[in-house]
Amino acid sequence: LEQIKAFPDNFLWGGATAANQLEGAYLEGGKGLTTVDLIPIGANRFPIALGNLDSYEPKEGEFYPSHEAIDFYHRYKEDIALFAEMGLKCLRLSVAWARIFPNGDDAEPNEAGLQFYDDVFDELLKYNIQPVVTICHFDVPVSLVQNYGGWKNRKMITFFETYAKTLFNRYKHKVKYWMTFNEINMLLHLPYIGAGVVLQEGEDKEQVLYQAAHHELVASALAVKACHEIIPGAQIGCMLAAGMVYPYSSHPEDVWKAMDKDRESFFFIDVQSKGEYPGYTKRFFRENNICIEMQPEDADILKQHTVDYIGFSYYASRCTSADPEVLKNSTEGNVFGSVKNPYLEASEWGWTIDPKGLRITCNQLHDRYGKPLFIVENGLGATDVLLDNDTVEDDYRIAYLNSHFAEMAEAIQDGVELIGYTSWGPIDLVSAGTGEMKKRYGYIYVDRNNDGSGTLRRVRKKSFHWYKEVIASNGAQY
Ligand code: P53
Repeated sequence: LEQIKAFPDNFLWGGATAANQLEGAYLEGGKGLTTVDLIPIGANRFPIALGNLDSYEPKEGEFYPSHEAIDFYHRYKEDIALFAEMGLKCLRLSVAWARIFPNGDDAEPNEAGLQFYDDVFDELLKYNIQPVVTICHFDVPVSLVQNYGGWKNRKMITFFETYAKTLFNRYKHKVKYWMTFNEINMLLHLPYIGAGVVLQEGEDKEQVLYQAAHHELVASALAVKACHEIIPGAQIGCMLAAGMVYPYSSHPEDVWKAMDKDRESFFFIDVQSKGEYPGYTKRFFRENNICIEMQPEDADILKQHTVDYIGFSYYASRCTSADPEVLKNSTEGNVFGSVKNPYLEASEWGWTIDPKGLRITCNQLHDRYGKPLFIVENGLGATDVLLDNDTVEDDYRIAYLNSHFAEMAEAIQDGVELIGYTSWGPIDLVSAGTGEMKKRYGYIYVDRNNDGSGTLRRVRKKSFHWYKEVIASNGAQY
């Protein structure tokens, strides 16, 4: 039997990043403060991420990892040269909204910010690396939060639309792959990180979050519309934090609960991809007295401008049960919360390792939406040790990725149309969840520690050479 060649010739192997987790230079080039610039590492991080912000300025005595991050802002040429050496076909990166509109509602965009991304895109294209751009990855200009309440406010739709159109017009000859909101479903779990939502006392949390979600969904559809009008041939997608929720047992109550949990996330993508609110969400609103304010034109906007592809992150599967006793055995490691799956191991940070789950998720999304998929995040956050001979022997990372690539190949043979794969953090960067540098994903080690010490020197890990071979052979080496 002939070996089936799984990966199509134009498969986009790459890496994925986000502005706030690697750029640093948080006030340079006219940039305004963004939401993440107010999220410190340490005990206060999680409460703020959840929506309990109490100051619109950085505080004395706190350390904010986004302020310098890994200094990509000044080192992008060196970093992109390393990406090119690995043979990356694409790089997923996000634009920091506050570099383009420092206050979010400025009359004119900030030229220095626009020029920075022109320079970065030019550098990528010089090596034939396609930029894949997330318009908003966990960062909203702080002044939009302070003065308008972030995505609680309908005015955000217009600010976002203006911002997105500015990007499309400026970069229409350089960027062909776009995404609107990173992990849009994370809005329900990390409201401040996800959507610049600060929760006030007495507010009905679900009412507020679903209203914010509606605003993002309309804004996303308007960005799709503008992208199609301004850049012929471009593709614009949504971005789901994916990973199936498994039922703990075959008890129908467990199976139903797992399905229900999955739908909390699918709600967003159902709207972005199918163009209307699903029946299960309408029922949820009815039964929980949630009343979303919509404008008459919204339904039509959502219906007309659905996404071209489904982007998603996949790190882990989850598991749930309808039995309160079983639920007690939950892992804390992931913001989603999950019953411990007895069949699976977890990472040092408690994230379940489930390669087969990637095949399942690919098939599930393919069956549900019938659109091309793009795996835009996946990887293993682990502690690395820099050895004396200036390398990192990260065989655990290679093993993780290898097993996921094998399942990705299976999914393609199952008939799933995959545009590409970008592993999270091809170069070590700041963890979104914990703010640590210690939780590393990269093929390239960055000499920087949790407290900000270190030389910022870049070092190729063992996985660097491995990934290079995977790409060169278009997946044949996995
Ligand atoms: P970190 C939680 C669960 C799944 C994905 O996460 C998540 C999060 C937030 O922590 O976020 C995505 O850095 C996100 C990236 C993030 C990456 O996963 O906490 O899009 O910004 O860095 C990995 O290990």
